Amino acid sequence: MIDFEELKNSDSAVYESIKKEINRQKQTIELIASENFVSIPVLQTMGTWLTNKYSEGYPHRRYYGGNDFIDISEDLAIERAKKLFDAEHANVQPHAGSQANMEVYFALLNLKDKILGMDLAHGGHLTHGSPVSFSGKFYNFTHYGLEKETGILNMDEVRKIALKEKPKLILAGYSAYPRNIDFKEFREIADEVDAYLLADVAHFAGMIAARKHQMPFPHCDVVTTTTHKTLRGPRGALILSMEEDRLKEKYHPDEKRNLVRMIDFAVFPGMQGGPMDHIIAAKAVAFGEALKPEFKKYIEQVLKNAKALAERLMDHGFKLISDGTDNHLLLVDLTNKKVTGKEAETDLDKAGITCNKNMIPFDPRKPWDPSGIRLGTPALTTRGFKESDMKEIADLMNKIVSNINNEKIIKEVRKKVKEMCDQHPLYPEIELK
Ligand code: DSN
Repeated sequence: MIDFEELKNSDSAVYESIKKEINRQKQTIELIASENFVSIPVLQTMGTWLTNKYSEGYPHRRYYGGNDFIDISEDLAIERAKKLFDAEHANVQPHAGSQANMEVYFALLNLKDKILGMDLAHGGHLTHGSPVSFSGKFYNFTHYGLEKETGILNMDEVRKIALKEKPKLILAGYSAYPRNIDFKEFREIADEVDAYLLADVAHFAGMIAARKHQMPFPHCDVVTTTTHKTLRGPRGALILSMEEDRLKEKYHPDEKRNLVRMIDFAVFPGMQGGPMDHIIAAKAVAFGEALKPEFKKYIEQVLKNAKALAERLMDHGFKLISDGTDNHLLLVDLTNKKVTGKEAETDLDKAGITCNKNMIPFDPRKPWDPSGIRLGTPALTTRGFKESDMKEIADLMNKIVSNINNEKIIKEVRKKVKEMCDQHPLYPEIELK
């Protein structure tokens, strides 16, 4: 049993919020596609005295003394990350996915250079050129989207836009696209226009690590990912790259540093100060877990669960963007159900089923109350949920969405959710009173 008595006695207000949050996590069906539950060793590592240390710089080249032991865990994180992704270089210091993308742009581009990425409303990310993010303000973004009829990426269209726009960097990898991505095809397009190819694999990094998705290397120049989604590590990010800068002569002829040095220099001192050593060590632990055969089995089950959830929802008449899923996530268009994303999210939440409202491609509605919801299976799969559970969850979701604002139904579903959660206990070793 993990004990929190000291915290409870010294700061009962914060303790209360932590207690309530663990109990919420234990008692709800977590369908947010970007969330997961880390292992106890990952949790323990985050809560260590490594947080006390300053270690600006990189292993064996630090600006502060006393870093011999910090170097051990950062070296382990780097070596394990390279192995997981077949990468030639790994920078494990980025604090978050947005910072990782910012750092890559800072390393490879000049302000106002052109980037081609996926439209946010079609599944891209804020850092892929949204006008409200630094990316849209500092860089000249142009976008591709999904095909209206199929909800699938049309690579001929991507190529056409790339040839017309001639971006210096092409971005592949999304936050709400339920299909696999062909990095090899993206490479061919990037080569035609002399662009760097960056893959943001934050959502499906776990599938890559488990070799259940095409590997981004050697096709991509750089790959960014968060570490806390399908990869099931601590909250943070990672930049992976090749050694060689294949566009050095064209874009960086006078640059003394190579691709690796440019990326490392953009992270520190370019964008960040002291690394979070406790988080880097926890990344090493999580990467170690992801290298084990059990992780491959976990990812296989994530994929089976997503398919089972998709099929049962479609049986209930739900319209899925692209009519299904290849990965861990589903994007549901609720238009035919006469319910908005916000209404569905609110009532499902009341019933103990957590998901997020989401824009769908060509959405006539606004982000605060869009036409869809996004669902994912990584968190539930960590708890041991299987295909039969997914079918039951789809039935419960159908009940809620078909009876919006019906408190009696919400109560009935809430009871069932509790039973299902009790059958798959989360963190049984943590009981906060
Ligand atoms: N907020 C993340 C997600 O939910 O996909 C992306 O950064």
